[in-house]
Amino acid sequence: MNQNVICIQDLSCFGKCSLTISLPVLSSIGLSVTPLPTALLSTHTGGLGKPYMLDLCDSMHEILNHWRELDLSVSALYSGYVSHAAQLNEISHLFSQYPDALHLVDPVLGDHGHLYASLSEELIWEMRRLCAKADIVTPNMTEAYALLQEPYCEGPYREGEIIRLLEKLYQMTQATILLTGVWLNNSELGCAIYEANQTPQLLMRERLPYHFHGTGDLFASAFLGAYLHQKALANACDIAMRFTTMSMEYSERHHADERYGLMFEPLLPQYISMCKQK
Ligand code: PXL
Repeated sequence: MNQNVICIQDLSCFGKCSLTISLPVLSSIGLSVTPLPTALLSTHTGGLGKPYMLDLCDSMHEILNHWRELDLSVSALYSGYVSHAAQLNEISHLFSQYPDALHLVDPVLGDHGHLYASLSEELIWEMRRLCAKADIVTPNMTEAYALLQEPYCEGPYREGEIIRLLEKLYQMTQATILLTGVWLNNSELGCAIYEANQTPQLLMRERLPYHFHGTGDLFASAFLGAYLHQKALANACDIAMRFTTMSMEYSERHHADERYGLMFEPLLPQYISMCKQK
């Protein structure tokens, strides 16, 4: 069987994010994706009006009970947006069930200095605990400050501040940290990597003057796909950044509404070839 990845995220029907990104991206490079939906929403919560939202806490519990009977083989567990703190316990339990699988936690809590509405203090607290069970954590700057219980600081950032955040996040989680949305000056934006016993790395690219919903989800999914495709960590990160940037440029060229999310699908062939390149 292909490598199986359990993706634990919401299904937002309209406005690409979470499962409507991770499913096509990971499937495109031949991985088998098993979705574990945390919530069902009519749209994401980022500017499309008040979404219908069904929290799937109880369903997750029943789905996991059934899966336990099947003894599924799992290569990676990837968690993103959750709608209720109790879901983080279920996810943590699931992580323990598959100690040899890769555990990627994208601690989806907010962006641009604001935490998403409807996320409780308890949820943020439980997210810290889940991050401590991860192998790789992918916070953006807003999430990094929230996880560390520090007030948000606006960029540009000094390199020393980025290293400080990476070290504190590592101390808290003992996980590899991919910190996104890092910028030291107005022309560049990128990702900082912290791995145990390695010098931290900064991967920067040109900063684009526009924004699209779901870029964090696209980055994390594309990173995971490349990484499971045997790319080294920094290379997988670079592929994810290139694919995200290309998708933003393509969406902007096609006048996409930023709330509808990225038009990444036409660029999947390029993503596949980046993953396949030696
Ligand atoms: O892209 C992050 C995200 C995921 N899922 C839902 C969201 C958001 C961000 O707003 O609302 C439901």
